[in-house]
Amino acid sequence: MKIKFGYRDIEFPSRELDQLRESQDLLGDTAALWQRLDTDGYLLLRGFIDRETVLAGRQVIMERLQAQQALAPNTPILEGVMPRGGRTVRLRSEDLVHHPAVLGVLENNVLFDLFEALFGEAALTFTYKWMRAVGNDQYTGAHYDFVYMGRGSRDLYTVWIPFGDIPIEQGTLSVCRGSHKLDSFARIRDTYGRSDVDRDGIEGWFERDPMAIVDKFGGQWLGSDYRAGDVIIFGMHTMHASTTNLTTKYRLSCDVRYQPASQPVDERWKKGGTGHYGSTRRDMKTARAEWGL
Ligand SMILES: O=C(O)CCC(=O)C(=O)O
Repeated sequence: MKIKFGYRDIEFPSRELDQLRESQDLLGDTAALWQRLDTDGYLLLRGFIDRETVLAGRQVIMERLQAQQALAPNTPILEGVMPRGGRTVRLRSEDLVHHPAVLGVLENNVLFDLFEALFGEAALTFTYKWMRAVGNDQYTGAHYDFVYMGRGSRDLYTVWIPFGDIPIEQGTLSVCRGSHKLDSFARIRDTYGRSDVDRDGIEGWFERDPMAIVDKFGGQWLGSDYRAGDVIIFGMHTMHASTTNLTTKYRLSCDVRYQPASQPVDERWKKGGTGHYGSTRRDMKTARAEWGL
């Protein structure tokens, strides 16, 4: 099928964007999960969170969108239809991500159990959660998460959670396999991958055109349709992006972070944390030229 990745029209699945590998068959085998994370840079776990729990969370988020008058009138609320020309809506509110029905997804026991098994100790999750209602023609450019949250634990992981069944043409999470360990990405990891958007005043996205990364540095972009209950987990140095939302419906998802409880926590994302506070002083084009990238 034809989809859009960044601003390029591409075919999915194809050489440009192939299918993500599923890893739910490895659950219960911690060594195998670590090995898969090391090899692929991510774990795609289908049906990991109870589907009805995720759909109950979706209902609460859609009700909030309706209260913000962000939904097209006279349309079924759970469909999340955007008004004409619908754009991404800010869903910043702390109380929404901490609503019991939403938190029941984002801090579900299965996530704590998985990370505690992986870390071999108690896990904690940031208080801050990145809830997104992504509008038509919008997407997320390619980046490493380290640049946004790299001040604490070195064992920090992102969990991307779709709130509903989201086909790839509605904007889903894609990863660049190899970006976390290929030699051809070493300079990116050692420069951009050690920077901090607030301290260094750089833009967060390494590249607005994800396909340009593989053309220049190698790796393989991988994507998927997702269903409510699926999650994808990846580390701070796995390059990722989203496909572009080509539909008339919001793409609802939330990304959350987990780390070992005994390790330091990036203070921006703790309870009462500052969040981002810096302003962009160097665009990515300038920064990349300085890094020789
Ligand atoms: O959902 C998106 O568009 C981007 C998510 C992301 O960058 C992340 O989970 O780290």
